[in-house]
Amino acid sequence: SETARIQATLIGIPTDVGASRLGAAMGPDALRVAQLAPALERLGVAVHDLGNLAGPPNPRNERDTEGMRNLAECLDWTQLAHDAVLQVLQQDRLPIMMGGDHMLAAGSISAVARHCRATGRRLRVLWLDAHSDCNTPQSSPTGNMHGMPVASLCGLGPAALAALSGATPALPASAFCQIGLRSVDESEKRMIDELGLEVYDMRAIDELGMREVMRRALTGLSGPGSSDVHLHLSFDVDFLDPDIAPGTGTPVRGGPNYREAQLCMEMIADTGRLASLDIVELNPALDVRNQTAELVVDLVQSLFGQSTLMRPVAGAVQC
Ligand code: HAR
Ligand code: MN
Ligand code: MN
Ligand code: MN
Repeated sequence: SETARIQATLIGIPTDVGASRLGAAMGPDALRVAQLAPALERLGVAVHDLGNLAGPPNPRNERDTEGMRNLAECLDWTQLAHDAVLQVLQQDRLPIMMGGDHMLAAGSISAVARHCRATGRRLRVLWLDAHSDCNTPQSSPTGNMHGMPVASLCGLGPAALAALSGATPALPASAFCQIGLRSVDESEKRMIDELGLEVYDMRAIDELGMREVMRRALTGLSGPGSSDVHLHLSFDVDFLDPDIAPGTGTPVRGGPNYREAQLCMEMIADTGRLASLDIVELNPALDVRNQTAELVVDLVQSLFGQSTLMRPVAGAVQC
């Protein structure tokens, strides 16, 4: 093809210190067993697997006096993630983070924000999730850090975590777009309002359809004047309906089905702006025959341009 081959780097980030349930630490290997790298290679993507980052084990601490569980370990893991992701971006490669719980996104997206600042690019973060993950240590009902990365990236919570990108906040709240929400704490509802987060919850998907939701979410990401956009996708596996994706720690019923999820990924692919990807909250201990990892690989193929036909279908939306 005329376009340069995408060079992707897989980074295994085997952590579950941000979650209550153990098991997300096995996510990277489940994705390898499901043949993530060969699936991307078949689409013409050049893939290098860096292996797994080595961070602290899960001490299963109780909540500390500030309201967090395992803060020290989370700081270590997010710093490791930040450093690894930044290095890959500086090589002009596309990092794919294989988590691990969603707390790691505070590290990966900090690196992406730092890189965008250094290279004068505009950052857009699509957050596919059943949850909003915008709790602070004070507002969190659980103290689990995987419920806090969005707040942290917006400059709230522990200063050391919020400052990972070299600036606080790492990015403006307006850079986020959240899709698929259906389990939002009362405190998070207020936070979404205060931050002014762009959110398409399941009701929006039901009423508008996935196509219109994605058209809105991807506005400004294709066509003239959009070549300076860095699109980061933070894909929490619990975005998907648990009927098709049982292998995750905090499943919530009523999520996107297989076809809606495929359309979502295909429309992101059509923008051509995807430049970094988190795959998080995959929990093989809760899965059945690795079906969730296999589904994720299938969806990631769509994300990297797998389509039924040579050209986009007539009548497909131009964002
Ligand atoms: N909102 C709840 C909390 O803060 C649950 C957070 C969730 N789990 C995730 N994140 N998988 O998306 O504890
Ligand atoms: Mn670059
Ligand atoms: Mn999440
Ligand atoms: Mn979630």
